[in-house]
Amino acid sequence: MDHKQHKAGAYVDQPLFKRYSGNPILSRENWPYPINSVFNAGSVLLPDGDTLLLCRVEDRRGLSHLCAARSANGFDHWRIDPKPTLAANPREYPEEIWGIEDPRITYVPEMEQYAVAYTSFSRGGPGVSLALTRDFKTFERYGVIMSPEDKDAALLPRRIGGNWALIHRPVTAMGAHMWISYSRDLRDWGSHKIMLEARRGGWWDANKIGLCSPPIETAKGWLTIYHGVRQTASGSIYRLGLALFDLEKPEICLQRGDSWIFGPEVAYERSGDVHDVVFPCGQTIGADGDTIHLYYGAADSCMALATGSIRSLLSWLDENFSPLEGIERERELPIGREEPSR
Ligand code: BMA
Repeated sequence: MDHKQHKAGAYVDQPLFKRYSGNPILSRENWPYPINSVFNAGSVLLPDGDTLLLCRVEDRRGLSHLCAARSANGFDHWRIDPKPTLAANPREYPEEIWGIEDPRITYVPEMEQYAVAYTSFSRGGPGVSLALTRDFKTFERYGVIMSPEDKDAALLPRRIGGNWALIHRPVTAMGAHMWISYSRDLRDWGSHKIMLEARRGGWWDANKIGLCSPPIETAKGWLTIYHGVRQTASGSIYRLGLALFDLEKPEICLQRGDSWIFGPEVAYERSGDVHDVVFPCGQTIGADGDTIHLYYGAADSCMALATGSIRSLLSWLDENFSPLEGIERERELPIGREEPSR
């Protein structure tokens, strides 16, 4: 067996994420008020042990708001807020005129608050907005922090070199790649750096990628799940990939997996309002410090759960990262772009 075959076999035999048998865990039928769909929830483990999902809920106008669901075990018996937890407020925040979507939650110990980065759907397209909360009841809104077109954002839980760091996905003339930006006060952002580029050609993550759940801090680096979007004759396929970034210089990619690690396979992922989508915006880590509960939107219709292990993801990356990545990037660098210094 040559090396390539061995790597492909390892993936097929042992999927890195195992779907929960009770999936989907939340869908329209569970909601206490009329909605169209529930998907792409941010997640966090609360101090009382509850898992909180801040769900994107699409109402029957087609516009989204955020609604919290809590569960003692993170699997079932979800208690859903009786009305929207964070609704768009276009009077004061006109950028939210067409709703708010896809929250990523980061607990920030220094502020003793949760930072919720979400998409605000404005007349100019999607932008990144930020709100802080202590209790998921009241929120301090910061408004738009990254102007359109931008989305798929999450704050890192601690400062990097004295500055806050935000991962996001602007669409620029260069394409739809993952960037990281820095700020002293969470309001003014600069030092923008490209973090991970969409590949090209026939790759599963060609042309358009974005952050999924907030990165997980490990001794080896920021372990990061991202999505890649494959355009096909019958629509897009959203799949998940893995990358590892330097702890103190997170714009430096240490490893990037070649193949996707999770993709739409079962009925609730393959068909729904948007076919063939798995889209995690959050995870929680088990008491063993290793188990990952990955919460993901399926087919833009419901919420599902898959379980993995930090240790297994890191060793899979060791086995499967592409040594060609650096060479490919150099060859394909757009004119006028400098490589970040290493
Ligand atoms: C992306 C986001 C997600 C959505 C996905 C598939 O661009 O808007 O909210 O789940 O498309 O429709």
